[in-house]
Amino acid sequence: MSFRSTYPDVEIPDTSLYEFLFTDFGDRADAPAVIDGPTGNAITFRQLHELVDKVAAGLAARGIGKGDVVALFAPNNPYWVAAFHGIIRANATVTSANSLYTAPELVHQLKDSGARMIITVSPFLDRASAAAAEVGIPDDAIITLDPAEGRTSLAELAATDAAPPALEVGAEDVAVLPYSSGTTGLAKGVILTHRNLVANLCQVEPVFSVTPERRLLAVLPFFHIYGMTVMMNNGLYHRSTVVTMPKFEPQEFLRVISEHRVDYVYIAPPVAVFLAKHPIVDQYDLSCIDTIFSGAAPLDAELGHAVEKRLGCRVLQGYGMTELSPVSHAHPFDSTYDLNSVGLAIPNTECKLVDPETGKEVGPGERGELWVKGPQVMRGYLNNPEATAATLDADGFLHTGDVATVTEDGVYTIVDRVKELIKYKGYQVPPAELEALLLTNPRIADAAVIGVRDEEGEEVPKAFVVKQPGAEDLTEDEVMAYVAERIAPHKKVRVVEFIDAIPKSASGKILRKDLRAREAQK
Ligand code: AYL
Repeated sequence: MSFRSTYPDVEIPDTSLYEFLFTDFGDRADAPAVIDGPTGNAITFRQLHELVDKVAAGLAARGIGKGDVVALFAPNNPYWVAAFHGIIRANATVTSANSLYTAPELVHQLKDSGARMIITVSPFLDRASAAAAEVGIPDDAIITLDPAEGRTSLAELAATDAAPPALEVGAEDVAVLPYSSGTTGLAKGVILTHRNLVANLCQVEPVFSVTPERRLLAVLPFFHIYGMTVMMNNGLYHRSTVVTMPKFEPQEFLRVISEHRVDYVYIAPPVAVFLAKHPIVDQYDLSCIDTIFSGAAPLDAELGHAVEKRLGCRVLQGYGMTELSPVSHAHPFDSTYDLNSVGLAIPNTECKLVDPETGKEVGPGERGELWVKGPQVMRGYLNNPEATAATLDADGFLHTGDVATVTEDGVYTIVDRVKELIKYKGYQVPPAELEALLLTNPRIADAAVIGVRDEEGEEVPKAFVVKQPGAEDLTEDEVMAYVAERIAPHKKVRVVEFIDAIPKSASGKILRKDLRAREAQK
């Protein structure tokens, strides 16, 4: 038994992402495509298109072409968009890296993706250069979006009379390699083709209702697939205006919304907490907000309603995964579904719910692991056939690792997670990575990490640690500091418990279930 989307199928054109987005802009050619929130500097559709072509020409002149991977390691701003589409237009592949990454974390992604070039910003040069040196990317293959002493800037790269190279990529070629740990293990390159990205834009079209006069806020990062597809490419596709912010900063967030009269605000649940509760929210005129879209982690319905009431706007929720380009489920634009739910399966999407214990498919009202099939499903993980085989089955269903229920009317609710992954403020935290890091500490004999809820109901990483003999004086703070010094801030261990032994299966796998049960008893 599988459930088809209740929407009629949409047609997905057989085209590259560039051809799909950069067509005739009509009367929107001189309208702002992207506005830099902090400065108000705008770039029109015509200017963006010209810049994208020039960047592509500049990249081609430096030998970048089909099959090459270019890393984009920068915060949101209009030039991120130009660099992204310039790389794609040069027939190459973008691997987008988390701005918070430390140099060693960046090394993992550069090495694994085989990146030949890095496009970054001057404040990130320390980390970018250190990582580049480690993987053998030459200094002159580091480009900055802004001008930086002794570096080639994007403007310089684009300062060419040359025409962009011939378009050699089509729907089946690899467009992007964002990184995700999926259901288990370390961060892996998610192979998303031009078709995957184009398909997801077509699939959400009847659901999200984005129109040219809309102003979309992109404070969530473009390096993550939510920002990349739902904000950046969706905005470009519908010729609306995307307002970028390099990071979330409470006052600036409210100022940018108010000043640029943003009407579609995309958030992850922690921002809803801020909007519902923080006193400074009342100091800004936010009457421009029409809809707030939440995704990337579970939204509490009561919290969502508190935001609706306070701001006089609508709150909707979407669900998906990097491996799904990313959307598979969402509340239709004009709907009033229960906010605990994630709405309907989007067009062209087929789902199954499967009991993780028995492997049997279940029907409406019963809990099962959500399996998803559709044109948005990734091709697989880069360099990792085992992980691909464990996630994508022979029938083309992607096993999400999330547990859901569905009603007779096709409304889905995510009720649990059976995979290892922890979500901290919507960011991925792979437990396997933290465990490996903890084990590099000579005072730690063994470790396991799971997600627990803090006082505010937010999911945070908790480490169970076995002390090495002779390290009886090891403290919780010491363990937390050890991790914090070596890893991006969102991956910090925030709770530590010392334990005599980590529960493991006969084959040596950590029994996270047992640790979760231990937590539940507290
Ligand atoms: P990744 N409710 C509960 N869990 C969620 C939700 C949700 N609405 N959205 C995502 N998750 C969890 O790759 C879930 O465990 O992509 C899922 O497997 O960083 C995991 O996050 C995937 O994490 C949309 C549609 C944003 C998708 C997304 C981005 C998904 C984040 C907005 O409308």
